[in-house]
Amino acid sequence: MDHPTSVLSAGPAGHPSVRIAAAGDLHVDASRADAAATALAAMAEDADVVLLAGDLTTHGEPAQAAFVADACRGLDVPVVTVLGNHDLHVDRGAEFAAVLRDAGVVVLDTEQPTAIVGECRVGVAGVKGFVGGFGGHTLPDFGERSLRELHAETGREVAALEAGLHEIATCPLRVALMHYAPTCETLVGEPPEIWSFLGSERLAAPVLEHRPDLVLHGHAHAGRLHGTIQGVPVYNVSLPVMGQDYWLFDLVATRSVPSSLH
Ligand SMILES: [Mn+2]
Repeated sequence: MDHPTSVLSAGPAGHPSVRIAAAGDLHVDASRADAAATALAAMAEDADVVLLAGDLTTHGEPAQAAFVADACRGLDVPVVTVLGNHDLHVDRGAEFAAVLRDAGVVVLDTEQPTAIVGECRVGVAGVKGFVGGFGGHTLPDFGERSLRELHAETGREVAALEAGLHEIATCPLRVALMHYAPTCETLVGEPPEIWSFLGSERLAAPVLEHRPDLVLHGHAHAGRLHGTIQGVPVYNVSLPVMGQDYWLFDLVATRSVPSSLH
C-alpha cells in the first residue's frame, strides 16, 4: 500500500525535523487486531513518531485496548494518542488508558495534555475534544443543566488544549492532536446536520493563538483530509478518509523558538 508523504514545511537545512506517521479511527476489535498490529509496525518503521487521533477501538473495552497495547509494545518510536468517543463507550476510560500506558503508549487527555517526544523534542498537545458545532450554528451555554454540561465539557477540553500548547511553546516543532474536529473545513462530505456532533470551533481558539506546525484529528469518517485554520494546516487522518493505513508528515522547524515564555 502506498503511503504518500505530505511535506508541510521546508525549513533551512540543519534545522530540527521529524517524520510523523498519523492515523485515527482504527476501531480495533478482535477481528482487526492483526491488521492493526501490521499497520502500527509499518508506521513505526516509516516514521520517528506515531500519533493516533483516537477511536482506537470499537467499544472501549480494556480487552480491546490490550490489542492496541500489544501492537505498540516493543515499537522503537514514541506512540502518542488521545482517546475517542468509541474508546469511552463502555465508560471504562481510566482502565483503557492504563492498559495503553502500561505498554509505553503516551495517552494525552485533559489531565495530561502534553508530551515532548523524539530526538528533536516534538511537542504534542493532545485532548479528545468534544462537540458544539461551527459557523454560528453552535451549542449555546443556556438552558437545561444537561445541555450546559455538554458546553462545559467542551470548555474543559479547550482549556486543556490551550494549556498543552502553552506548555510546548518552546519546542522546535509542535503538533495539536485531537479526536473531534476543530474546523468544519475537514468535515465537508459529512451531512451538515451532524457537524455539531463532529467537533467544535471553540477548539480552534488555542490553535489560532499558538499556531502549531500541524493539527491532526479524526472522527469524521466521510470528511476531507486537508483543511486549515487561518493558515495552520489541519489533517483529518480518519482511516476511511485517508483510504490507507496512515499518513506521513515531514515537519521541518522554520520559526525562531522563543527562549522563554510567560
Ligand atoms: Mn469518533
